[in-house]
Amino acid sequence: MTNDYTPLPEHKFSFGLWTVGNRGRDPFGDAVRPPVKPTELVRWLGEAGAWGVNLHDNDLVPIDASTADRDRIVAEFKGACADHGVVTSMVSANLFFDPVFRDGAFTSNDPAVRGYALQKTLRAMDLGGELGAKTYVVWGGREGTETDACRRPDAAVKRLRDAIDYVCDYSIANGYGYRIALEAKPNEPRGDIYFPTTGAYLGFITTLAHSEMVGVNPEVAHEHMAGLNMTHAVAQAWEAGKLFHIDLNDQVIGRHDQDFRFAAANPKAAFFLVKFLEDVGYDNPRHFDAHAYRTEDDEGVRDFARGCMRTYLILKEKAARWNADAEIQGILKEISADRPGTPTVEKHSTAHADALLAFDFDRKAIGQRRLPYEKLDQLTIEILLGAR
Ligand code: DIG
Ligand code: MN
Ligand code: MN
Repeated sequence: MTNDYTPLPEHKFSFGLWTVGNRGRDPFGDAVRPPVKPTELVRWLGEAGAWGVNLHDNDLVPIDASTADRDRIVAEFKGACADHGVVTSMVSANLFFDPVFRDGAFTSNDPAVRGYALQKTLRAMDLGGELGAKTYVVWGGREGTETDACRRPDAAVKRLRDAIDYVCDYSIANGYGYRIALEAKPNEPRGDIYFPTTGAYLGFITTLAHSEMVGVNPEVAHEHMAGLNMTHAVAQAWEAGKLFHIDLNDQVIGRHDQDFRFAAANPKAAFFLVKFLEDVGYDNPRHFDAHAYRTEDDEGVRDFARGCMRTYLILKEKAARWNADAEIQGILKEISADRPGTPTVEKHSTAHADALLAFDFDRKAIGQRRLPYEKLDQLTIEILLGAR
């Protein structure tokens, strides 16, 4: 096993401009770090070994920028990405910061807000097309309520479907080749956000006109905020062919959205997530949607970014060690041994059903099979703690 945890382009590690550009503002405190130009953030990311950079439209282009300023800013950014070997892997539109979106964007009761949100989205798609992005993320941070008196929730579902169908048609009409990734979150900044979990979006996607173009962007912190197991959500998305993107960070359950450095809160959960992604050969971007502690200075922000990637690679090595561990593999073989001659679940046929119904299961004997999960989990812990 090597212990070279140097990030390489093949790892497809990416960061949003808003992550390494986070200035430490929170609901109870002002910014603590000076603003950093996007071109400088790209240099930081290139030097740290990141493969990609992501952005919301207004992370790069101010909302009221003139066309001339916009074009100049975009040209400078493209130059910085070329100079530092960083690709633009994902784009999105900020449909949550400006007051116009205070009651949502696509699900707003105001048709003018819905129209403006869609215009802003199309322009962000155009920007991403210029930058070569192939993933477009939709995070409906304001699509929600504090009181359900404001609209019927099924009206919100219909409005979001109309918007996503339009976005897909626009991508097709312009040949952008986008894969649209929907990102769930249960609450914050709204009291409740529609489509609170990745599972909710997986159900929604089946109702879309271009469901083949739409997948999910699960985020660790958001599934944890809902008290859920991120790896289970990711596995369901993967199994459905819908894991188009992923937001890696960390989160203590029951807290506000902490967007901690990857694996900073629960390294065991992070291990099983990394193991799953590596076991299945996940090859889409590994995006760290996180930010440094408010206590950090600029060098601390770079520590944060390096730490996200380094920890992923350490856990990747631990996963390889786990897969190569003879005792672990022996237990896995034992607990999933076949039962020759015993009918089990397979494709239905009348003959199979008749044989299954006629079979005499020895329920007590079946219930005696050993399940040494304490041993299996202890071996896992010992690998994680470096004792194995
Ligand atoms: C927050 O978790 C959201 C927004 O930052 C962004 O739209 C999306 C993409 O990572 N994540
Ligand atoms: Mn988050
Ligand atoms: Mn996110």
